[in-house]
Amino acid sequence: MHLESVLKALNLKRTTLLEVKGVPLLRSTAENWASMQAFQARPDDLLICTYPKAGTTWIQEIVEMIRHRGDPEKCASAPIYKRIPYIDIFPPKPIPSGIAEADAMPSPRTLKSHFPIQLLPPSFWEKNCKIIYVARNIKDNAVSYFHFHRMNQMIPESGPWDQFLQNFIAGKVAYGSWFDHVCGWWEAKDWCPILYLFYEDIKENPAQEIQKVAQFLGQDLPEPVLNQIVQHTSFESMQANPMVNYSTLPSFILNHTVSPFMRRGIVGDWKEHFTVAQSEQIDDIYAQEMRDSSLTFRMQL
Ligand code: PPS
Repeated sequence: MHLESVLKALNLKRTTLLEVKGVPLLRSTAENWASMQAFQARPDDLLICTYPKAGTTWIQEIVEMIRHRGDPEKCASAPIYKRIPYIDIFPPKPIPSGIAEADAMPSPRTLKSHFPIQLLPPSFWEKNCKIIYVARNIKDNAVSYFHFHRMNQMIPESGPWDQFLQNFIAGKVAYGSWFDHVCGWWEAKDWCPILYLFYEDIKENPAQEIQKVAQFLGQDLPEPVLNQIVQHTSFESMQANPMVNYSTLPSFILNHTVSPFMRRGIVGDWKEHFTVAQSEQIDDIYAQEMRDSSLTFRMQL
């Protein structure tokens, strides 16, 4: 049976959240926690980890282009979610879990996860895997996550913007507190091989940040290859590319007419959404939560 018919027959519905160690996760992830924690990383795995909507797909395609020496044809072999398994997810059978897809993949693998550091399967630490983390400023991250809740028919309803924002600030969304996430991974970079990047930096100077990724992966990028990667991974190119824009999934999963996956792709879009009061509220909480951290973000370029 065609995948779309299988999915339709499953009559998929928006899921609820279930906590693991105090962090809300998609219910199916929490219910499969033993398998999740038993996941076997390999020493040459590269893990891409982010808080949801921080620029995951963008860095995924950058890594793919680096690995394929700037050859867009090789990156067009399959949608990004097939080339880089999202290990956290457990869709209903017969759709394979992220773990099953990763297990079936030859090395070297690139894998995707949104786990906060304390929930990462221990095998990634045991195998000393390289990790690329991308962080995005809290206001744009919240706005992007809000619209994703509207368009993704598998995750809880967003509710109105203010209600979503209050849930987001309280960490009552899948993967929990943005503060815990970005700070936890920031501290970890001092003791394990993590390249910590910022969405805002990639937007401002993609060539420089792509070079950092290449260096981290032990690759040298000649200028024409670098230019090709910058062009291929620009927002406009990715927005038009079905292999990365998630248009290959049926609309009863991701409904792009509600809000496209590749929505705005800018720094500072939060200004179109936040009231002055909401912005001040988040500034106050931010100052308090981040007071002991050396981590800083740019809310505009
Ligand atoms: S997910 O579902 O967590 O994997 O989503 P993720 O890919 O992390 O985040 C989607 C947001 O990233 C934006 N995006 C980009 N911005 C700039 N340049 C490029 N190339 C790019 N690719 C994806 C995407 O538009 C979403 O952000 P918003 O603010 O909603 O537009």
